[in-house]
Amino acid sequence: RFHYRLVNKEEKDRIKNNDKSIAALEGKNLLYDSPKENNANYMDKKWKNHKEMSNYYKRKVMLRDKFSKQLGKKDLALPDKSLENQFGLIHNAEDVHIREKGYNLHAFNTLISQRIGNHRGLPDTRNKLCRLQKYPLKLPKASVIICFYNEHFETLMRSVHSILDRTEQRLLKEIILVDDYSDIEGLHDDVKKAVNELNSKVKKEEEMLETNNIDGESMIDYINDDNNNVLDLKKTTDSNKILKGLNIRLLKTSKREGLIRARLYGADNSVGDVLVFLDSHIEVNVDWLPPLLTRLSEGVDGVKVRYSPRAVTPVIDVINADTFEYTSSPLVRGGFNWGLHFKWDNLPKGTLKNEEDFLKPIRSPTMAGGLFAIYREYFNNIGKYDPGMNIWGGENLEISFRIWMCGGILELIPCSRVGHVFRKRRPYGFGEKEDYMLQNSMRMARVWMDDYVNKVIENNPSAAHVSIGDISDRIALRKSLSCKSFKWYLDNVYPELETGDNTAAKKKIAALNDPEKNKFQPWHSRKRNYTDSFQIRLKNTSLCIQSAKDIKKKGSGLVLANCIRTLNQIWFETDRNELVLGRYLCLDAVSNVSPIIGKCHELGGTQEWKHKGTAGSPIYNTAAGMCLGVERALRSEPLLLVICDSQPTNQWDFVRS
Ligand code: LR7
Ligand code: MN
Repeated sequence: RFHYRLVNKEEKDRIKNNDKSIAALEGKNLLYDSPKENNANYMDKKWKNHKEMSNYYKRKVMLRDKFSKQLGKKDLALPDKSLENQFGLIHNAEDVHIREKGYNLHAFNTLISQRIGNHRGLPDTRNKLCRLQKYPLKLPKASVIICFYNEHFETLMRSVHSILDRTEQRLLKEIILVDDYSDIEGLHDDVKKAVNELNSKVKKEEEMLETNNIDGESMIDYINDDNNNVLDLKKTTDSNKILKGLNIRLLKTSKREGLIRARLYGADNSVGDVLVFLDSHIEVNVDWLPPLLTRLSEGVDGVKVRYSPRAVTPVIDVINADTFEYTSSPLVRGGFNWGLHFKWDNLPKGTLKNEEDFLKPIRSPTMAGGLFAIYREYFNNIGKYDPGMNIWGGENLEISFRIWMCGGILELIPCSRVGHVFRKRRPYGFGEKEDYMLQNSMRMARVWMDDYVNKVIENNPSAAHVSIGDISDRIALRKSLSCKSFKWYLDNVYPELETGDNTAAKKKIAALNDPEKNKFQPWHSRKRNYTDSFQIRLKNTSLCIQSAKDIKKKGSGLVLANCIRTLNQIWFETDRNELVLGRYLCLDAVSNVSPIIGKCHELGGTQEWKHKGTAGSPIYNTAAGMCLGVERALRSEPLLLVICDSQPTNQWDFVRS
């Protein structure tokens, strides 16, 4: 049972009169949005369903409205024009400086992000039926954990504000920000100051809501049935326990730990029932949290359990890194390939037959990693994260495999939506010697993937030799949890993954281990079928791909340059879908951040590139699950592996000689 108080009479009348503030609260978008005119129709309909709304929201929104000046709240309006037109305009050299510096440091448009500020409206991207969903009043309390390393200040703060703006305070125990030893000057102090201000604001708001409610004549206590549906409202004189106790906390690691150990640090210092991990450049959408908490608080197959052995993820909507536009993502689930890269898969056929299927949890073989909720106790009991993983990458597949193999469930919750800034490159680890993702992934593979680790090595031969450190603790963990085999996982959770012909795989591995066959042979000494030469030109530009260093320099990166027919712009394609520069070295996605040219190993994988051969085609690498692209169409711009979307910066023309 949950103690709860309702608005006083005057406020109830205002609800009935459907005045402006209520229109806002019933709007298509999130509750504090000021709706657009054309939502009026929808709001009318919605108004009839106003009983479905949480009374907490109603009261809070109205009080916010009433005291908005004192609380310093702003309206969350959707933009009138496109974000680019409204916020992206360049007025002077200073604007250019902010934007360019931002792209370098953060790989997104900080000028726009900064101008948007702390609050904004977002389109409600959920299926319509989600708006009618009821969630139990009694739910576990969440500790939201956000780790950040050198995050853009305004973007980080908007992440926090979006949570405060769109989450019932009673569901939040704390928001923990973990500064992973950021080295941007002043960032930590700025965040600290902002957190202190937020905390006093939250407290002030709590007090204000409290005092202004005392005069209301009705103090309401909900009575729930077993399924937590509200049956009746009962009068009580109990005072509010609901609003108390939300804290926003800032922790800092004592050295750069990387996101995995930073999350462990946050989790170990949290007190809420449920951990909710989020990236530091996100915006949560309306009612994002209740569906996650509701699912976690349910038993398994109708059986009540102390904590449900689940991790649940929201649908990750897209915040465009260049414009900050927020768009809906389709319902897809998580998979992976033998390069151990996470990828999105279509749902198995027949998953979405009826309208209600768009609301139901969807089982997912893996998760993207950044955004999920899990009972704290369950997280601890199944072995948290692998503390031997550094900086970035690999932990998402590790926790996904571990959850499934050790008796848990991983699900996508369609009615929960959180936007994430998808950028084209990661602004750190760039050009570093260590490939942390590969090291972390191999730690994972050697603990969890049994013999299938050979498939990984077949896909990327250099994976065989990366140093992974001591994994005995993790092997012991797997044993102590009596987890199932990786084959069980593949058969039962991810049968869609192609495991290929094993005899061919074995041959390739044998060849790799044979020192004679493994000797370097110059490319042109082999019998190869290759196409006529061509240049690879960025669509609608006169910029072509060329090697950054000498054409025969193994490991050289690639850059855009004016299209001139120098040798280091001349490519050949083989019958194995390799792209070979000057018939010497193969285009290789081995680092998963930026492509290089490397020794042609003829094993496909990171050296296999697919394209349509038409003008403006994407160039796709299956092993990386990424496409060839650039951040911007400029000379000297480095080539990157980017998310395959329809942006003009990853469309290429093949210019035959
Ligand atoms: O050294 C670091 N210390 C950190 O605290 C490096 C990073 N971080 C923080 C960083 O500030 C950010 O908040 O960790 C978070 C994740 O880093 P990103 O945003 O650079 O990662 P990403 O969004 O490119 O990558 C995805 O995969 C990662 C693998 O390690 C993590 O699991 C990320 O959380 C994850 N993000 C998502 O799942 C969001 C959806 C993206 C997709 C698909
Ligand atoms: Mn991210």
